[in-house]
Amino acid sequence: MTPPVIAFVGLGGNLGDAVATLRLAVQALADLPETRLLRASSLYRTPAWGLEQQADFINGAAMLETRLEARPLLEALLAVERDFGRERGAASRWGPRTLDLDLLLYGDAVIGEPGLQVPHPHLHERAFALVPLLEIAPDILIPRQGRAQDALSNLDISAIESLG
Ligand code: PH2
Ligand code: MG
Ligand code: MG
Repeated sequence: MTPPVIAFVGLGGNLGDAVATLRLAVQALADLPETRLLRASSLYRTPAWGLEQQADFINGAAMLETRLEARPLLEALLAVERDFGRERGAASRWGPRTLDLDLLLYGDAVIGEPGLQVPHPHLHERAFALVPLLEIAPDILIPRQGRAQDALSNLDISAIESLG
């Protein structure tokens, strides 16, 4: 059996009742096979990044201990997204979505495969992902980037609102 790995998942959504969706999604992460939910961040309202003409997002992060390897974990995350009505179309990159589950970190692994990039390639430039991540893992390192705290210090967090 593979040893357990600490993985971090970023949660986001801006269609429908995203707060309710993200709460249920955290529960779905806790229910994944071979996986324990160790920590879940509070939820935050964040301005849309990348494609700015859309509704604010709700974002959060979860810390998992899992025996799933990275690829099966990713597949499980995509299945949860689908369960919550996520539709993937050509036009949807960075666009509105009911639920987005991004594998941010998988232990200290560096993986670059089609569809599976760990650390998440945009993690160090996204305050909406770093703020909840740092809430639950203040000392976390991003492989090949350095301290998440240092990455966040270069970013604007003024419009990010904690929902408690
Ligand atoms: N996700 C995106 C694109 N932009 N902006 C915010 N604030 N939060 C997100 O989760 C988000 C985004 C694509 O996954
Ligand atoms: Mg995403
Ligand atoms: Mg995604």
